[in-house]
Amino acid sequence: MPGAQPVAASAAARFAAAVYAGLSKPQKELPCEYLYDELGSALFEAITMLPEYGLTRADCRAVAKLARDISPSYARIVELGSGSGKKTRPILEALRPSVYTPIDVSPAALARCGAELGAYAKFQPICARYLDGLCQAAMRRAPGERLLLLFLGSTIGNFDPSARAEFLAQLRGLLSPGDALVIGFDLIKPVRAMLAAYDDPTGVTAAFNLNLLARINRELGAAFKLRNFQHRARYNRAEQRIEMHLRSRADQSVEIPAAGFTCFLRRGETIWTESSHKFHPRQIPKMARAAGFVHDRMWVDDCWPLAESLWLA
Ligand code: AVJ
Repeated sequence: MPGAQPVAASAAARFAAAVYAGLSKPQKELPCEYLYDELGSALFEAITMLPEYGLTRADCRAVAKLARDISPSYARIVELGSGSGKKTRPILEALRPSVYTPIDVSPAALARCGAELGAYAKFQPICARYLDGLCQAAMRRAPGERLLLLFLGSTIGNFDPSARAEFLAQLRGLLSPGDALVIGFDLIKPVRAMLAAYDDPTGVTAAFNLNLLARINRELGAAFKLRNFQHRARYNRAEQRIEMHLRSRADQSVEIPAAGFTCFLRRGETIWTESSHKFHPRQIPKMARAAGFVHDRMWVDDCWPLAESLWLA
């Protein structure tokens, strides 16, 4: 780790390296974590208000239910990917932890989260990637203090199965007996409903997806012409996931100076930007067990199938 380097420079270098690696594959791809710059995060907030995107509203309802049921014995609540923090409030109100630690790579997201939730507990944000941040948060606690980790809203759906299993086992490895994890899974529903949620007629999700190319233009000096690309969402039944792609409308080449290469695309070729896995309820206890947790219980929304589940370390 180049510790002396300014954070901004190493973040840009990592972005450039990820873009180069992803666009050099036979099926071009870009990591979905880069969808969330300032504009991307605002567009995601707009997605959560779309009538077709029931996920966030379902998550809020499931979280409100679980907040009433979980015992208030956790002194520390740590949350991966704080977002705006809005849906976490019922948990803090019900469980009254002494410390709340959101972990996010975006300082802006942490600031918004502080404005929303700073009053409910001692606010100790950590600006880091998930595992680094959790490692720091776990080190800060006093002996015997129990930690409740939140990973809400099916962000885990963005991981592919092998990365998911590894990540969940790593989370377990950073927790101690007595700690717990609340983790959300969006459930399989009729394909029509799943597709509409990722390809809304107002085009907000298309803008969210296209903004990834705009971000590469802004931050890496690239020359993507956004009008030369088309948002595509498809359901991959075998892999149980919605895939978002950006489809090239023409044969084209795009220079990406900061990544030191030129990207060639054929007409019809796609850049795969996100996977959002969907789950059967019965898969959830299996994933818990495989990662070394004990599955305790889950709260499923009646209106939009989504489960928040409680796993004990
Ligand atoms: C924030 C990862 C849960 O996969 O549904 C929304 C992101 N992408 N619309 C999801 C997203 C397109 C979202 N998660």
